[in-house]
Amino acid sequence: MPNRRTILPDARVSPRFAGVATFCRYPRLADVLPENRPVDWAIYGVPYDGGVTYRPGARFAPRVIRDESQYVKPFHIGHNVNVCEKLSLADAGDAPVKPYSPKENADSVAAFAASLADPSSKLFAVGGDHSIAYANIRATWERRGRPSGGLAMIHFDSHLDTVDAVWGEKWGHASPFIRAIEDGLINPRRMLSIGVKGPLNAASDLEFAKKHGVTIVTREELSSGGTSGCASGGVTAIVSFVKSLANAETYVTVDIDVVDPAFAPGTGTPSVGGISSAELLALLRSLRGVNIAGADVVEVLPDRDHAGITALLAAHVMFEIIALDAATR
Ligand SMILES: [Mn+2]
Repeated sequence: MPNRRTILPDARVSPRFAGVATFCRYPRLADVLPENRPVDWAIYGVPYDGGVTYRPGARFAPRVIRDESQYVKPFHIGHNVNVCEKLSLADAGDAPVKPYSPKENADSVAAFAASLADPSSKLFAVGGDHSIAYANIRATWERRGRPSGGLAMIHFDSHLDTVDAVWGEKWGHASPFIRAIEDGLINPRRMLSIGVKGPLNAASDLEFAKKHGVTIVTREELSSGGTSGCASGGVTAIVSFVKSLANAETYVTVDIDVVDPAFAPGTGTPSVGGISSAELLALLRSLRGVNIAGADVVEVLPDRDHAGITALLAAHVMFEIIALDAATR
Protein backbone atom coordinates (compact mmCIF):
# COMPACT_ATOMS: atom_id res chain seq x y z
CA MET A 1 0.00 0.00 0.00
CA PRO A 2 1.60 3.34 -0.98
CA ASN A 3 2.05 5.71 1.91
CA ARG A 4 0.23 8.66 0.40
CA ARG A 5 -1.30 11.24 2.65
CA THR A 6 -2.81 14.71 2.72
CA ILE A 7 -0.56 17.53 3.90
CA LEU A 8 -2.61 20.13 5.76
CA PRO A 9 -1.34 23.62 6.57
CA ASP A 10 0.08 23.82 10.09
CA ALA A 11 -2.86 25.31 11.99
CA ARG A 12 -0.47 26.92 14.47
CA VAL A 13 1.31 28.76 11.65
CA SER A 14 -1.58 29.35 9.24
CA PRO A 15 -4.69 29.25 11.46
CA ARG A 16 -8.01 27.89 10.21
CA PHE A 17 -9.29 31.44 9.77
CA ALA A 18 -6.37 32.45 7.51
CA GLY A 19 -5.37 31.85 3.92
CA VAL A 20 -7.19 31.00 0.72
CA ALA A 21 -10.02 28.57 1.45
CA THR A 22 -9.90 25.10 -0.12
CA PHE A 23 -12.22 22.21 0.79
CA CYS A 24 -11.32 21.21 4.36
CA ARG A 25 -7.90 22.88 3.87
CA TYR A 26 -6.81 20.06 1.59
CA PRO A 27 -4.13 21.15 -0.92
CA ARG A 28 -5.07 22.38 -4.35
CA LEU A 29 -4.61 19.54 -6.82
CA ALA A 30 -1.71 21.35 -8.51
CA ASP A 31 0.06 21.67 -5.14
CA VAL A 32 -0.06 17.99 -4.17
CA LEU A 33 3.47 16.69 -3.66
CA PRO A 34 4.70 13.96 -6.04
CA GLU A 35 4.87 11.40 -3.24
CA ASN A 36 1.16 11.98 -2.54
CA ARG A 37 0.07 11.37 -6.11
CA PRO A 38 -2.12 10.12 -7.52
CA VAL A 39 -4.71 11.55 -5.16
CA ASP A 40 -7.34 9.18 -3.79
CA TRP A 41 -10.08 11.79 -4.14
CA ALA A 42 -10.33 14.87 -6.35
CA ILE A 43 -12.94 17.18 -4.85
CA TYR A 44 -14.31 19.85 -7.16
CA GLY A 45 -17.02 22.46 -7.15
CA VAL A 46 -19.80 22.77 -9.72
CA PRO A 47 -21.16 26.32 -9.37
CA TYR A 48 -24.27 25.68 -11.43
CA ASP A 49 -27.97 26.20 -10.70
CA GLY A 50 -29.51 26.43 -14.18
CA GLY A 51 -31.40 23.23 -13.49
CA VAL A 52 -33.61 24.40 -10.65
CA THR A 53 -37.40 24.34 -10.73
CA TYR A 54 -37.86 26.70 -7.80
CA ARG A 55 -35.47 29.03 -5.98
CA PRO A 56 -32.05 29.60 -7.62
CA GLY A 57 -28.72 30.42 -5.99
CA ALA A 58 -26.91 27.10 -5.46
CA ARG A 59 -24.23 28.29 -7.88
CA PHE A 60 -22.70 30.14 -4.95
CA ALA A 61 -22.46 27.03 -2.78
CA PRO A 62 -19.00 25.65 -3.64
CA ARG A 63 -17.34 28.88 -2.61
CA VAL A 64 -19.30 29.12 0.64
CA ILE A 65 -18.84 25.44 1.48
CA ARG A 66 -15.08 25.89 1.09
CA ASP A 67 -15.30 28.70 3.61
CA GLU A 68 -17.41 26.73 6.08
CA SER A 69 -15.23 23.64 5.73
CA GLN A 70 -12.19 25.25 7.32
CA TYR A 71 -13.10 23.84 10.71
CA VAL A 72 -13.53 20.25 9.49
CA LYS A 73 -10.75 18.33 11.24
CA PRO A 74 -9.22 15.09 9.91
CA PHE A 75 -9.75 12.52 12.68
CA HIS A 76 -13.07 10.64 12.67
CA ILE A 77 -13.92 9.34 16.15
CA GLY A 78 -16.60 6.83 15.12
CA HIS A 79 -14.48 5.13 12.48
CA ASN A 80 -11.24 5.66 14.44
CA VAL A 81 -9.49 6.92 11.33
CA ASN A 82 -7.52 10.00 10.34
CA VAL A 83 -8.60 10.62 6.76
CA CYS A 84 -5.51 12.69 6.00
CA GLU A 85 -3.17 9.91 7.11
CA LYS A 86 -5.08 7.29 5.13
CA LEU A 87 -5.87 9.19 1.95
CA SER A 88 -4.43 11.78 -0.38
CA LEU A 89 -7.16 14.40 -0.88
CA ALA A 90 -7.17 17.51 -3.04
CA ASP A 91 -9.33 20.45 -4.02
CA ALA A 92 -9.44 20.33 -7.82
CA GLY A 93 -11.07 23.72 -8.25
CA ASP A 94 -14.37 24.33 -10.00
CA ALA A 95 -15.67 22.70 -13.16
CA PRO A 96 -16.24 24.98 -16.17
CA VAL A 97 -20.00 25.52 -16.18
CA LYS A 98 -22.44 26.62 -18.90
CA PRO A 99 -24.94 28.71 -16.96
CA TYR A 100 -27.59 28.84 -19.69
CA SER A 101 -27.86 25.18 -20.71
CA PRO A 102 -28.34 22.14 -18.46
CA LYS A 103 -27.31 19.67 -21.17
CA GLU A 104 -24.25 21.64 -22.28
CA ASN A 105 -23.38 22.02 -18.64
CA ALA A 106 -23.63 18.29 -17.99
CA ASP A 107 -21.33 17.60 -20.94
CA SER A 108 -18.85 20.28 -19.87
CA VAL A 109 -18.71 19.10 -16.25
CA ALA A 110 -18.45 15.43 -17.23
CA ALA A 111 -15.55 16.19 -19.59
CA PHE A 112 -13.79 18.16 -16.85
CA ALA A 113 -14.36 15.40 -14.30
CA ALA A 114 -13.16 12.73 -16.71
CA SER A 115 -9.84 14.55 -17.12
CA LEU A 116 -9.24 15.24 -13.42
CA ALA A 117 -6.20 13.90 -11.59
CA ASP A 118 -5.51 10.20 -12.29
CA PRO A 119 -8.05 7.67 -13.62
CA SER A 120 -7.73 5.90 -10.26
CA SER A 121 -8.73 9.06 -8.34
CA LYS A 122 -12.29 9.08 -7.11
CA LEU A 123 -14.47 12.11 -7.87
CA PHE A 124 -16.38 14.18 -5.33
CA ALA A 125 -18.59 16.92 -6.79
CA VAL A 126 -19.85 19.79 -4.65
CA GLY A 127 -22.89 21.42 -6.27
CA GLY A 128 -24.65 23.24 -7.48
CA ASP A 129 -28.14 21.94 -8.01
CA HIS A 130 -28.84 18.21 -8.30
CA SER A 131 -28.63 18.21 -12.11
CA ILE A 132 -24.85 18.21 -11.73
CA ALA A 133 -24.91 14.71 -10.22
CA TYR A 134 -25.42 13.21 -13.68
CA ALA A 135 -22.05 14.51 -14.88
CA ASN A 136 -20.16 13.18 -11.88
CA ILE A 137 -21.94 9.83 -12.09
CA ARG A 138 -21.06 9.56 -15.77
CA ALA A 139 -17.38 10.37 -15.14
CA THR A 140 -17.31 7.99 -12.16
CA TRP A 141 -18.90 5.17 -14.14
CA GLU A 142 -16.29 5.60 -16.88
CA ARG A 143 -13.48 5.81 -14.36
CA ARG A 144 -14.54 2.66 -12.51
CA GLY A 145 -14.32 0.59 -15.70
CA ARG A 146 -17.88 1.11 -16.99
CA PRO A 147 -19.44 -1.58 -14.80
CA SER A 148 -22.10 -3.28 -16.90
CA GLY A 149 -25.58 -2.68 -15.62
CA GLY A 150 -24.37 0.48 -13.93
CA LEU A 151 -23.17 1.60 -10.52
CA ALA A 152 -25.11 0.98 -7.34
CA MET A 153 -26.31 4.19 -5.71
CA ILE A 154 -27.33 5.42 -2.28
CA HIS A 155 -29.37 8.59 -2.58
CA PHE A 156 -30.37 10.92 0.26
CA ASP A 157 -33.10 13.34 -0.79
CA SER A 158 -36.59 14.58 -0.04
CA HIS A 159 -37.32 14.01 -3.73
CA LEU A 160 -36.77 11.09 -6.10
CA ASP A 161 -35.40 13.22 -8.96
CA THR A 162 -36.72 10.77 -11.54
CA VAL A 163 -39.10 13.14 -13.33
CA ASP A 164 -38.76 12.75 -17.09
CA ALA A 165 -38.91 16.46 -17.95
CA VAL A 166 -40.01 19.79 -16.51
CA TRP A 167 -41.06 22.53 -18.94
CA GLY A 168 -39.73 20.21 -21.60
CA GLU A 169 -36.25 20.25 -20.03
CA LYS A 170 -34.82 16.76 -19.57
CA TRP A 171 -31.57 17.79 -17.85
CA GLY A 172 -32.87 19.79 -14.89
CA HIS A 173 -32.51 18.99 -11.21
CA ALA A 174 -35.65 16.85 -11.13
CA SER A 175 -34.26 14.42 -13.71
CA PRO A 176 -30.61 13.39 -13.09
CA PHE A 177 -31.40 9.80 -12.08
CA ILE A 178 -33.88 9.01 -14.83
CA ARG A 179 -31.16 10.07 -17.29
CA ALA A 180 -28.45 8.10 -15.43
CA ILE A 181 -30.66 4.99 -15.39
CA GLU A 182 -31.59 5.38 -19.08
CA ASP A 183 -27.90 5.65 -19.95
CA GLY A 184 -26.98 2.56 -17.94
CA LEU A 185 -24.80 4.50 -15.48
CA ILE A 186 -26.93 3.54 -12.48
CA ASN A 187 -28.56 0.18 -11.86
CA PRO A 188 -32.05 1.02 -10.56
CA ARG A 189 -32.31 -2.35 -8.81
CA ARG A 190 -29.25 -1.35 -6.84
CA MET A 191 -30.48 2.17 -6.11
CA LEU A 192 -31.69 3.19 -2.66
CA SER A 193 -33.45 6.52 -2.08
CA ILE A 194 -33.57 7.55 1.57
CA GLY A 195 -35.71 10.28 3.12
CA VAL A 196 -38.26 10.73 0.34
CA LYS A 197 -41.37 12.58 1.45
CA GLY A 198 -44.33 14.50 0.19
CA PRO A 199 -46.17 16.38 -0.77
CA LEU A 200 -45.64 15.27 -4.37
CA ASN A 201 -47.37 16.60 -7.48
CA ALA A 202 -49.16 13.26 -7.93
CA ALA A 203 -48.92 9.61 -6.95
CA SER A 204 -47.52 8.98 -10.43
CA ASP A 205 -44.32 10.77 -9.37
CA LEU A 206 -43.31 7.48 -7.76
CA GLU A 207 -44.09 5.33 -10.82
CA PHE A 208 -40.75 5.35 -12.60
CA ALA A 209 -38.80 4.41 -9.49
CA LYS A 210 -41.23 1.68 -8.50
CA LYS A 211 -41.43 0.24 -12.01
CA HIS A 212 -37.64 0.04 -12.30
CA GLY A 213 -37.08 -1.51 -8.88
CA VAL A 214 -35.62 1.42 -6.96
CA THR A 215 -35.73 0.81 -3.20
CA ILE A 216 -37.39 3.72 -1.45
CA VAL A 217 -37.16 4.40 2.28
CA THR A 218 -39.48 7.29 3.00
CA ARG A 219 -38.97 9.80 5.75
CA GLU A 220 -41.88 8.23 7.62
CA GLU A 221 -40.38 4.77 7.42
CA LEU A 222 -37.23 6.16 8.98
CA SER A 223 -39.02 7.50 12.03
CA SER A 224 -41.72 4.87 12.61
CA GLY A 225 -40.81 2.68 15.54
CA GLY A 226 -38.51 5.06 17.32
CA THR A 227 -38.42 8.61 18.59
CA SER A 228 -34.77 8.92 17.61
CA GLY A 229 -35.83 8.75 13.99
CA CYS A 230 -33.11 6.23 13.35
CA ALA A 231 -34.35 3.04 15.00
CA SER A 232 -37.01 1.82 12.64
CA GLY A 233 -38.12 -0.43 9.81
CA GLY A 234 -36.57 2.02 7.38
CA VAL A 235 -33.18 1.51 8.99
CA THR A 236 -33.61 -2.26 8.76
CA ALA A 237 -34.29 -1.85 5.04
CA ILE A 238 -31.15 0.25 4.66
CA VAL A 239 -29.05 -2.34 6.47
CA SER A 240 -30.29 -5.17 4.26
CA PHE A 241 -29.81 -3.08 1.11
CA VAL A 242 -26.23 -2.31 2.13
CA LYS A 243 -25.60 -6.00 2.82
CA SER A 244 -26.94 -6.91 -0.61
CA LEU A 245 -24.41 -4.60 -2.25
CA ALA A 246 -21.50 -6.81 -1.22
CA ASN A 247 -18.53 -5.09 -2.85
CA ALA A 248 -20.41 -3.34 -5.68
CA GLU A 249 -19.08 0.03 -6.81
CA THR A 250 -21.49 2.44 -5.16
CA TYR A 251 -22.11 6.11 -5.78
CA VAL A 252 -23.40 8.27 -2.91
CA THR A 253 -25.43 11.40 -3.62
CA VAL A 254 -26.68 13.71 -0.89
CA ASP A 255 -29.28 16.39 -1.56
CA ILE A 256 -29.09 18.57 1.52
CA ASP A 257 -32.87 19.04 1.39
CA VAL A 258 -33.23 15.56 2.90
CA VAL A 259 -32.49 17.38 6.16
CA ASP A 260 -35.26 19.39 7.79
CA PRO A 261 -35.20 23.11 6.96
CA ALA A 262 -34.86 23.69 10.69
CA PHE A 263 -31.33 22.28 10.39
CA ALA A 264 -30.65 23.07 6.75
CA PRO A 265 -32.63 26.15 5.73
CA GLY A 266 -30.25 27.09 2.93
CA THR A 267 -31.72 25.09 0.06
CA GLY A 268 -33.88 25.83 -2.96
CA THR A 269 -36.73 23.30 -2.63
CA PRO A 270 -37.11 22.92 1.13
CA SER A 271 -39.28 20.08 2.41
CA VAL A 272 -40.62 20.23 5.94
CA GLY A 273 -40.35 17.31 8.35
CA GLY A 274 -36.97 15.96 7.31
CA ILE A 275 -34.35 14.18 9.34
CA SER A 276 -32.00 16.14 11.56
CA SER A 277 -28.38 16.84 10.72
CA ALA A 278 -27.34 14.34 13.44
CA GLU A 279 -29.56 11.67 11.89
CA LEU A 280 -28.05 12.24 8.46
CA LEU A 281 -24.54 11.87 9.88
CA ALA A 282 -25.61 8.70 11.73
CA LEU A 283 -27.10 7.23 8.55
CA LEU A 284 -23.92 8.01 6.62
CA ARG A 285 -21.80 6.36 9.33
CA SER A 286 -23.97 3.27 9.11
CA LEU A 287 -22.80 2.80 5.50
CA ARG A 288 -19.38 1.68 6.68
CA GLY A 289 -18.14 -1.15 4.49
CA VAL A 290 -19.79 0.10 1.30
CA ASN A 291 -17.38 0.29 -1.64
CA ILE A 292 -17.73 3.97 -2.45
CA ALA A 293 -16.86 4.84 -6.04
CA GLY A 294 -17.77 8.52 -6.13
CA ALA A 295 -20.02 11.06 -4.45
CA ASP A 296 -21.63 14.45 -4.42
CA VAL A 297 -23.37 16.86 -2.09
CA VAL A 298 -25.78 19.31 -3.69
CA GLU A 299 -28.52 21.90 -3.35
CA VAL A 300 -27.02 24.23 -0.76
CA LEU A 301 -28.37 27.76 -1.35
CA PRO A 302 -26.22 30.21 0.62
CA ASP A 303 -28.57 33.18 0.22
CA ARG A 304 -31.28 31.34 2.18
CA ASP A 305 -28.87 30.02 4.78
CA HIS A 306 -28.51 31.25 8.34
CA ALA A 307 -25.15 31.41 10.08
CA GLY A 308 -23.75 29.11 7.39
CA ILE A 309 -25.32 26.04 9.02
CA THR A 310 -26.40 24.37 5.77
CA ALA A 311 -23.03 24.92 4.11
CA LEU A 312 -21.30 23.69 7.27
CA LEU A 313 -23.44 20.55 7.21
CA ALA A 314 -22.56 19.99 3.55
CA ALA A 315 -18.86 20.23 4.44
CA HIS A 316 -19.35 17.58 7.11
CA VAL A 317 -21.31 15.36 4.74
CA MET A 318 -18.30 15.47 2.43
CA PHE A 319 -16.01 14.54 5.33
CA GLU A 320 -18.28 11.67 6.43
CA ILE A 321 -18.35 10.12 2.97
CA ILE A 322 -14.59 10.37 2.55
CA ALA A 323 -14.15 8.95 6.06
CA LEU A 324 -16.22 5.91 5.01
CA ASP A 325 -13.70 5.29 2.25
CA ALA A 326 -10.75 5.87 4.60
CA ALA A 327 -12.23 3.46 7.16
CA THR A 328 -12.31 0.58 4.71
CA ARG A 329 -8.71 0.88 3.47
MN1 LIG B 1 -32.48 16.26 -5.37
